[in-house]
Amino acid sequence: MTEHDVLVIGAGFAGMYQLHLLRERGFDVHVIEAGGDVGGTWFWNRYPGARCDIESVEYSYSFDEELQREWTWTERYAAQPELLSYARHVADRFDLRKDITFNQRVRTLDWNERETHWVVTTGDGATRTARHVIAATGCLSVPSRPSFPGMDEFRGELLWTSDWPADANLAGKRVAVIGTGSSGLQTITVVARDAGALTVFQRTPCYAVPAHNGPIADVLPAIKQHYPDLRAGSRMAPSGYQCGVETTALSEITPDETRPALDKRWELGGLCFADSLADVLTDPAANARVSEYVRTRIKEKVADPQVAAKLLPTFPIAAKRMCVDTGYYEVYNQPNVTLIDINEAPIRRLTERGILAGETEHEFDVIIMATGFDAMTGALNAVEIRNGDRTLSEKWAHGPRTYLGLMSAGFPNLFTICGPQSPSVLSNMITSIEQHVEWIGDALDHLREEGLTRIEAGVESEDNWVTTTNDLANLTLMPQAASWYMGANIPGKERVFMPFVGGVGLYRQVAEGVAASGYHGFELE
Ligand code: NA7
Repeated sequence: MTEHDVLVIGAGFAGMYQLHLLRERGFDVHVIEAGGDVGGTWFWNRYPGARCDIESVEYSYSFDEELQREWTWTERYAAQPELLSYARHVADRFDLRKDITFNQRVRTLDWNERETHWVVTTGDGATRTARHVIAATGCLSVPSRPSFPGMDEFRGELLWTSDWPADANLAGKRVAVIGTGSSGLQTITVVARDAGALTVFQRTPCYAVPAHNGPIADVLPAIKQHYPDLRAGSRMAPSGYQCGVETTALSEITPDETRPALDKRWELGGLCFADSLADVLTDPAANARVSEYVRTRIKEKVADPQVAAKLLPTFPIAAKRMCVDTGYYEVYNQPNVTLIDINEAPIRRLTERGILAGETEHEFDVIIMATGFDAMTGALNAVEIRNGDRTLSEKWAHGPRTYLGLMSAGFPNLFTICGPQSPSVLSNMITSIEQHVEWIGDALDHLREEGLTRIEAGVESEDNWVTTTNDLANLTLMPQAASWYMGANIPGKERVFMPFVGGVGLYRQVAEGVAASGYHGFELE
């Protein structure tokens, strides 16, 4: 049986850096990855228009000064092929692949208390042991695959944005897209150009802010010159990235000042639109003003008022993940695009020829599912994680329970990178990933230096952290929307707000304080 100090699950941006960091520090590390190469999210999500909506100069590793100077991003928001090339470049540069097993899924983790190690089995039946396991399994990596009646009957092509085939060809075809989150919006915007006819099935309209994407060759040299300062600021920023606009509380400006303040942010574009409004998620009146502003902007873009009306979201803005668009709303002005609100005409079933919605059968050559993910807990629950007669998924049946989003009591020596109850999904994932990877690396160093072999979250500290994350979330409007943050997109999933809303900078300070105090709240043996 192969034995490791550390086994990492997943070779996305989290697993890649964790491998590199621990290997540099002399640990024997191995990574198991389900995909055929590195890249995680950007390996799988290859649908047309797939693009990151955090700016590329921020959505990239900061741990190596030479790496960040040598890599040249071409656009403000990198598209999937460029992000995947970057991941591959990093893998080559640090020779990562030699310690990664590809095309293999971890099926079970069994804790052996006597030996103080995890027994890890993979899909091929092989078994390894590792003193520590680090789940770098991603927050949006297990697709949600709703099962509509008649799915097997459809004679055309059924495609999933999260598992896009390389040979898909939509030119001139009759295409349906189900889902209008970030993946749906990006797909719709690009597919509308080629499809003969595109029909969008929308359950909940989103709030999308313009990306104002474009080449960045002219500004990149200046950014690179002060890269370390930029990164230092981002590490302490609430969202793990910085905005080119000051943070303003709407409650502190007059109604006359509101429109210019929002116009300025709209022109800037991207997620900073709301992230730079300090009270948008805590003050219902401020939120209502911003929500109404965006609805007005949407109406301005869509020619047919009846279509525009369907596109107007009613939940508090930013309570669900906002979208960043490049010409999304304008798509509905094209003669080949139709919008169907499935609240008015529910999808009853798929048929041989297409989709029966309400009383009408719509015929399609291709149906694209952009229906999202079993977020935050999906990938962890997909592995049978067992300590004696307890499994993690049973423990988390009524919502995840962690200390700092890093460990769960009863499951020693098992870390999660960007787990539930960490700020991860509310932030620039790369900033959060780097912080977790480094924190875990320091914790393992500490254990080694002290001659210790076991670390586990204390029950009381976990209870307190769960309470803290819930209390903080309840100070905001976020739990008011039926979002994937709440598990609301998965039928039967417990509705619990999963991310830590306190921000990356605050979280970092707490986590660093815990480490500095000798890992307060963790039990070390
Ligand atoms: P999202 O944001 O969860 O979007 C999924 C979309 O699919 C959303 O509009 C859903 O409507 C819709 N959906 C899900 N299930 C159904 C069913 N059964 N019927 C009809 N419509 C459905 O996932 P994305 O992949 O777009 O984005 C995920 C994250 O990636 C994004 O937030 C960014 O962080 C990057 P709903 O809103 O649930 O009513």
